[in-house]
Amino acid sequence: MGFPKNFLWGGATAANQCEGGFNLDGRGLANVDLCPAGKDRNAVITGEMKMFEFDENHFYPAKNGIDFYHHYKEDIKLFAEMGFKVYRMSIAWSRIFPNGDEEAPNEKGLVFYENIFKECRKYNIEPLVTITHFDCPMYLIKKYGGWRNRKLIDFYKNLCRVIFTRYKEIVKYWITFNEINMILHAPFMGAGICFEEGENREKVKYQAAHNELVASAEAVKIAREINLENKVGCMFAAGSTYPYSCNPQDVWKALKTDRESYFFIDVQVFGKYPNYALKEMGRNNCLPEIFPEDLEILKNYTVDFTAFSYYNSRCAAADPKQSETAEGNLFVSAKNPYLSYSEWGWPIDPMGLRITLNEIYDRYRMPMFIVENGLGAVDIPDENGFIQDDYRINYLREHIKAMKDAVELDGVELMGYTAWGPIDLISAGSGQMKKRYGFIYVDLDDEGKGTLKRKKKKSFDWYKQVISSNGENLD
Ligand code: P53
Repeated sequence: MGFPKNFLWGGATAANQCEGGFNLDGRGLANVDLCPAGKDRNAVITGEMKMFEFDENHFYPAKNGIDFYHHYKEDIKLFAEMGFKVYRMSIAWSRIFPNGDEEAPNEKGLVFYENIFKECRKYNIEPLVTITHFDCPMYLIKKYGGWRNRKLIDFYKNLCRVIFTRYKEIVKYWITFNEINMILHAPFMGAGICFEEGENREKVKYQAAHNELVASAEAVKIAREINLENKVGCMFAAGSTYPYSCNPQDVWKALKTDRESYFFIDVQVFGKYPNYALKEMGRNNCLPEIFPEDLEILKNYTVDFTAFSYYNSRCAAADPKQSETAEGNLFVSAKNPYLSYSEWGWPIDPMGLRITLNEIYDRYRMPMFIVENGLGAVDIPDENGFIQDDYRINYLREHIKAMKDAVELDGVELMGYTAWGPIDLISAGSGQMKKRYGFIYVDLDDEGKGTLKRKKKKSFDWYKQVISSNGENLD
């Protein structure tokens, strides 16, 4: 009973939130570099405010991140000390192809990731690589408009071919796009889309979605051609939507809200567009341009597993006046009165993870991977400089228990669990450093000041024991 013997425990990061070194060794600029911290961040990541160059009035936290670029050996060593079986990380596209449309890759970028993978292998840590975690080279955005343009499919294919070939011997788990449904909620951060005055925004978003879905299927094809051992997954921001009440109108609203996310995964797992989406896009005049060969590719190259992030459940009310709105997240949600909330206003709902796991498994009947879960919180060191993050331990314990119930009692197939941000890193939503998720503290503040020194928190030893007991000892 309990978790399978080969269950993959670990942690997850994204290049743009930890690497820094934004202009080192030939790396080109990317959309993620240009998302400032502070009040304009939301307007930039949603594509409302154009930010194609750095300006002096803003602070750009991704430029230096937590300087993983120079600390990766030390950081991976700490992951190994916690007993990680897997490390989920992402490749910065513009390190490999600085502009995105070159023929030949940047060797220094390739070497950087090769060294990381070798470091992982040294400790028997399996790398799980997100091919794009929100990043898109700025050049592709300026010249082609980002993912709204189907030319991006070819550039992405080129990237895939290069990395699948180069890392053939050391990487076999891949995720094509991080939180692919984020296109709808943060189009600039998620897909390099900046809107023009007066255009049909829904159409642009669904065209970008289609282009990414085709690119994802192409990646599966290339991965199989290069190595049959490759396992390629899709990934979305999950969290089931509850109806605010048993009023059928609320139930219908909740179902429709979930479909906005499942839409992507329905295509990646079933290999075709679901009817509800075709109807809805048709009615709203936002059907993307779909080529006949796209349908073939989508049909023939579906994913090997479904991966998702889970931070919280959502809640939908047909009449928005009926309830308060929960804050702090890019997903608009009614406020669920049965739940408690984090310092950033995100609901805390461990049972929701069991519900979500069951729902996804019922829908797709495919192995799943929880690739992000965790609590963003302010950490204050005690008088000895130690961080007693019991709030984080409690959050994770309850979620791991819920995941265990889903595996043990409900029989869902789960490959692994990677906690988000095992080392503190820049928040994607807010650009803050003080929203911390880590087992490892990084001395750095919201203005980019600090020694960058790494320090274990209380949760470090706790997670180590969770892993060594294969999820049995959660105390
Ligand atoms: P942060 C919300 C907003 C932005 C990205 O989020 C998000 C979400 C959650 O649904 O998705 C993931 O840093 C994302 C990570 C991110 C993590 O959530 O705003 O894949 O890059 O850091 C947590 O607290």
